[in-house]
Amino acid sequence: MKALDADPFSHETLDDPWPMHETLREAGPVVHLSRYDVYAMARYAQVHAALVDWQSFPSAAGVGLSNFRYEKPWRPPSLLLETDPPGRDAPRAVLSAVVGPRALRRLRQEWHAAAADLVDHLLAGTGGEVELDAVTALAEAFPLRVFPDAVGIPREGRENLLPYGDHLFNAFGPANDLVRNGQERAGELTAWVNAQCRREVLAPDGFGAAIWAAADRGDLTVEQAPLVVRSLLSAGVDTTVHGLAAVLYAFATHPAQWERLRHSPELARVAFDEAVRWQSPVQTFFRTADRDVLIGDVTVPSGAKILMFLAAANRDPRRWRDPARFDLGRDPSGHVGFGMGLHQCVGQHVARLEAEALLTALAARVRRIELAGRPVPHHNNTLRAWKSLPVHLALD
Ligand code: OVV
Repeated sequence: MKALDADPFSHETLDDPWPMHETLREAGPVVHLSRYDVYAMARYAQVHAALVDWQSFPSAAGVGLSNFRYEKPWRPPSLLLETDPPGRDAPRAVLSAVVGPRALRRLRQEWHAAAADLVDHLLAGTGGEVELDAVTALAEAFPLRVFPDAVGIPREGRENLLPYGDHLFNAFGPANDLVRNGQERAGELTAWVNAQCRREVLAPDGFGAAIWAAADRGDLTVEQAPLVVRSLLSAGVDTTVHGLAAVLYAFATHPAQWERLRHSPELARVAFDEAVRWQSPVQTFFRTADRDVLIGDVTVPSGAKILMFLAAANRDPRRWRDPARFDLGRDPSGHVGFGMGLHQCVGQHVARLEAEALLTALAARVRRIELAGRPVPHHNNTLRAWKSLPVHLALD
């Protein structure tokens, strides 16, 4: 087995992760990252197999670098993310129903109208041409308009959602400068998020209240309910923001694909999944080996942390033809951008509905979308994130 000195969490890598992913994929089915004494998988076949094999690669020791067997987690572990069956089954079943396709049907019209309204306001009085920052004006603005309302949290303090998520996703990585900088506000942000999970503050018709209703039915305990709400607020904001940023970046750099979406707006969901494959807004998660596991000719020792490169698997040429191309003509299903297996993203239908609404609204009004300046990545230990994406829009 190869040992590599690559640093997935350096600023250089976060700025442009793709060359390192290729190095890791080509180094073998599993490699050792000496800097952190962890193993890494970057090929689709191994990443997929490991994600599905939750018995060998459980999550309860944490899905970050820190091993909960030896280190105290910085916040009480998530009942969804950082647990295994059987304890995870009830929270997962409840949340799947609360944000599943059936529950989302009542939001579809409303979210499409909200997206149309947002886009109309951005374009109003601009005389056919407009420049804007697609991160703040679209990728952040749209989820922040619809998602906190859908959960049912109060308006006050919503500006804390993105910084909380940013720190949370940094905290899955090593204690580098990104984590240290976030620690300053972590206590205050955590206290605010926790306060939004209480039954009294949640609107009666939102996802949050539906989770509490599950506790009333006995499907969850009253101790579990606020932590399940916390998962929505933790995993549901930055992920969708950067997923939307990814698909907007994709279209701004692939004019022929935008033409295609304009012609066939029913491709909006495929486009979003293809962007999730192509950019992998969540780049990595760790697992922990529960026993000595043989992979190829390498034994990953019991207790070892293994870094799963979802982003590298999503561009593995062994699985995808011309993987670095953003292409609405391909079938992106099977990508591991939402994970795979038991822990596969429970909120993926929410993300797809947000993307469908926003892309449909844009496709109806915008003839051309192109970069109007240099896209600026936002460095995060887990997320492929964007600080700014200056775009030029030409209207119909
Ligand atoms: C998938 C994910 C990311 C971050 C936080 C959580 C889940 C959570 O359940 O808190």
